[in-house]
Amino acid sequence: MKNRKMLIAFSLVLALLFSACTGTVPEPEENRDVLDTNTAEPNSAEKDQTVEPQDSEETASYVLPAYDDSVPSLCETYGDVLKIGAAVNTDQLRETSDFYQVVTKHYNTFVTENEMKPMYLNPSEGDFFFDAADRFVEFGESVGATLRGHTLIWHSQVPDWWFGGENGERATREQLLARMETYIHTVVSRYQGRIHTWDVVNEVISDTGNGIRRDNEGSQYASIIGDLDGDGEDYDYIEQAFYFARAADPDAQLIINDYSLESDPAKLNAFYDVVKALLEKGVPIDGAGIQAHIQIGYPVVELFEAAIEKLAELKEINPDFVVQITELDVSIFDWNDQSTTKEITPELQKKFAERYADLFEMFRRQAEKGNLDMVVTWGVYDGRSWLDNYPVEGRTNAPLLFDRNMMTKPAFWGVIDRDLSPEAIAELE
Ligand code: 9MR
Repeated sequence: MKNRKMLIAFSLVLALLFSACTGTVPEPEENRDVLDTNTAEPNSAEKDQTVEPQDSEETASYVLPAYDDSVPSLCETYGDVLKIGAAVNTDQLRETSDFYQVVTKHYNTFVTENEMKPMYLNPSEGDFFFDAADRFVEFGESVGATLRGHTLIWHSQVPDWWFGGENGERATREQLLARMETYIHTVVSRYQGRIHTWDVVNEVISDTGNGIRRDNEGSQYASIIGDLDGDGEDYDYIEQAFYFARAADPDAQLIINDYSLESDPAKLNAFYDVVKALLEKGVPIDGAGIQAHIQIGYPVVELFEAAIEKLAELKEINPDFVVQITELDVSIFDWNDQSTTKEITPELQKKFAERYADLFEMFRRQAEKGNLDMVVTWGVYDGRSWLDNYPVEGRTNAPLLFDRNMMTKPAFWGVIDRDLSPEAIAELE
């Protein structure tokens, strides 16, 4: 698809036939509201924002609102090869919003960025709040999307009471196991058959390259629960989490999810060894989630690809084992760059577009080899990303495929077809 006119005609036909991967009917443009600014956890840059196309739509071919009919759909482009997903927040999903049009056009898979974490679902013992989660699941079903549940067991974003016991002590092993079982049973069985994939445990591997995360890295699970079966390993809480999840929804896909797997070989090896040992014991783990919060310059694609290939080797133990990219974003800053601002020049756009094109070319290759089944970006557009203000307070980032006004970036075109991004950059200049 090198020819832009052909591309537009092609996407118009597709739009008419399907309107989006999820099969929804597009709303007439005049009925659309601007972006819903009522955010649960707003980035400062998003407040009071409205969406104004930056260029006249008559002249622009590449800098277009992401929902524009002439813009090809991301998920249609990747068709059956790869599911394409995004993290969303339910306050963004008002049906009349531009955001809604954008996500239902481009993605066939969704996850909530925060609202299905234990601190929100189960803020005090015995009390569950499912309003947002229910809305998310209803939204997903209404558009025929695949849904991920994020996340069941994590050391972070747990409610205050979670690790607490009697008289200010820590919870006992029995208490914590019972809490895990109640939580997983209540949440997973509520959405049985509706949430396709669960991040059962999140970020359980140490950043030191030395096995699992323990108290010194903020996780109390191993020291409280420890070795239940006397095999010398103190991470039986991971096994239990998977067994609880399997019991609650026997057909859900159960994932172990972590960060830096694509960029830190020592951590990848530790992750691989733990998952392999668990699979060999028969623990029902269906796949590995590579979060992939990466930077414009690191890791090189070869290192990332090697991580996917290594994890896909686990198919030798579980033939149905899958690898997924679960939280992709590409910071425009290097990891240790503490600067407070960066101008988004055409050169930067070019580098960023090449980076995304290289990544998606590799994802497609890995998907075609049967090693990868899903790529999820952590957010949809630059106006709402956890990377604003992190790790540098007051700094904005631009890590996604749509810009702060939900317009297509050259990187978006590079993901559709890498030959289109130079034309998109030329239009910017
Ligand atoms: O994007 C999420 C951000 O809004 C929250 O403040 C943060 C709290 O820890 O969690 C972010 O999402 C994280 C995800 O749940 C797990 N992997 C890392 C993500 C980015 O920090």
